[in-house]
Amino acid sequence: MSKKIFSGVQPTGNLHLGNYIGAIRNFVDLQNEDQNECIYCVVDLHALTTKQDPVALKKNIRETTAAFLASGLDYKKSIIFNQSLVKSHSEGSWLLSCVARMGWLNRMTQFKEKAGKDKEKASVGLYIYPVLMAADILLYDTTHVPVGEDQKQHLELCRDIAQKFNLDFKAPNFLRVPEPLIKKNFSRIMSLKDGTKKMSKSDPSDFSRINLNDDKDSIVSKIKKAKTDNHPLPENQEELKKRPEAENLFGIYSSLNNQDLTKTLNEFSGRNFSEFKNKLSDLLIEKLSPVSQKMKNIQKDSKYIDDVLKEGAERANAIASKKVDEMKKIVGF
Ligand code: AQP
Repeated sequence: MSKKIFSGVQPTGNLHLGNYIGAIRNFVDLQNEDQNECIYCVVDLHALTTKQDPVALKKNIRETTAAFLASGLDYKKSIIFNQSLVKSHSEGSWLLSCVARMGWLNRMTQFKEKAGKDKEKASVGLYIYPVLMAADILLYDTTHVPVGEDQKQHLELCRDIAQKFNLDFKAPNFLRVPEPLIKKNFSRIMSLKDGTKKMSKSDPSDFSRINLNDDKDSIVSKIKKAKTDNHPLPENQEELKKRPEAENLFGIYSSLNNQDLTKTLNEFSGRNFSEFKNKLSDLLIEKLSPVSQKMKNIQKDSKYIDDVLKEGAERANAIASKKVDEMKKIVGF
């Protein structure tokens, strides 16, 4: 069955291995499946929900686009654009924010995590982030959304908003209720410094993550310093589950090698970490160096990147503006 796919990445800098394995690499696989229509968005409006430096933001929009292209996204096959170029996202988001309920948003765990203790000081944008995300998805009649485990709750909210809009305005099936596409294995890459914390762009320590633009020496030294324990490598999955750092590194190795965890366990169980870490560094360099090299080359040509985004935005706008016009009619404008 052909799928309509929408997904996005925030241009908040420090794109890392988690973004690559958990998102971008899947985007490429979905694009290359026959008949899928894919829309991939650099969600720059979302990025504004936390403080951004305007100069860095512009650079990061281009860098994220370069990462998409370098990883194998093809702007002729998929629609690739940045969100702020298509005004319907903001407009649709307003219409939907009048449908979404405070009680629903109050339950969103990501807001609680990101706002931290001082939620009075969090931006209103951060609070209504999931409504903008719902608009992104619903404007394109998306059928499937590839999301990390962390975004599942936001997608459920998007489904609730779609259903309530259809019900409130007696417009059955007008907004299409999308399904999540969640990769079962290795959908969450953890910090190299703490196997219980997600690898994240905003972690103050660069040693917590492998960045997509890290050179070979950085990869080797980050893996060498990655937190481990003093025992030999685990023999089986039960043991692995109790050792989060080992589980994470094994997960990264298996995922990059496209093999299941059992094969990695058979390959390395009983050996010591340093031997495994050498192999893991080699594999990371083999898989990521071509991507980071291509990213560097693409980033030399800002005009090319801007043209890709502009062309994508025109194609996206043709779909989204029509949908938002229909929404406006339905609500009575
Ligand atoms: N550690 C991760 N493992 C697997 N997938 C991940 N993603 C992010 N971190 C991991 C997936 O990458 C996509 C884009 O994420 P995003 O940039 O839009 O926002 P995010 O999830 O907030 O990314 P970060 O790195 O965690 O940023 P900060 O530090 O700002 O919070 C999403 O599909 C996400 O699931």
